Amino acid sequence: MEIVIGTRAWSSWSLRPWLALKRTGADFRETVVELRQGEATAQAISPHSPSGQVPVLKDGDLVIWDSLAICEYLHERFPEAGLWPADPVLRALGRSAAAEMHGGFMALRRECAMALDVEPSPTELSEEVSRDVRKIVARWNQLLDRSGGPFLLGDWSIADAFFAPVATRFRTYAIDLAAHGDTGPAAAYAARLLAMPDFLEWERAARA
Ligand SMILES: N[C@@H](CCC(=O)N[C@@H](CS)C(=O)NCC(=O)O)C(=O)O
Repeated sequence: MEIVIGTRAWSSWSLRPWLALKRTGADFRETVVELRQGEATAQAISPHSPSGQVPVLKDGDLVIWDSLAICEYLHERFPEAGLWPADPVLRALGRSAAAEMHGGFMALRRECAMALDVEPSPTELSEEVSRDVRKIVARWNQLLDRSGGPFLLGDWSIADAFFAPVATRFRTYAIDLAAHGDTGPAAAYAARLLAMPDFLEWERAARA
């Protein structure tokens, strides 16, 4: 298998399926495309991706060109990896949260891009970003309460892969979760995501 990813410091959409792929334990090779190089980026992506975007997963002749679709494929291809929980209720809640992240939280995504290459510093947040942060804190608390933690659905799952880039944004922009409804569990969960060995491997490579 091959995964085509964008510049590690910035490509939050690449980080998510890469974490899921690591979790499967499968052998894979990586191709990294430099983002933000204008036409050169488009030309580098085009032989790999029908959508003109990364990430892309290649498995034999099969090409999958969307982060959430890649994660779902990996779940089906490696059922023993437990990328989603066995419990259908938790699985449905986790899929809702991953889909919500995939299609939403636009203000946070627009105004607080993932940037693993910059030192954390506080930023003034717009009302729209604050609203997204409050919603994420509430979602994390809802799922952690329901599953009992330590990850959103109990064991680590695709839902956690989807929120890992959010944890980096909270750190990079020094966002105070207590000011957005957290009584502790959301901040602890964000720290847990950032201490995962697979995430640390990605971060080291992003900063190399
Ligand atoms: N919905 C897609 C979004 C992928 C996406 O936006 N990828 C960005 C990089 S993170 C991209 O390829 N941009 C092309 C470019 O910068 O030219 C997914 O979830 O995989």
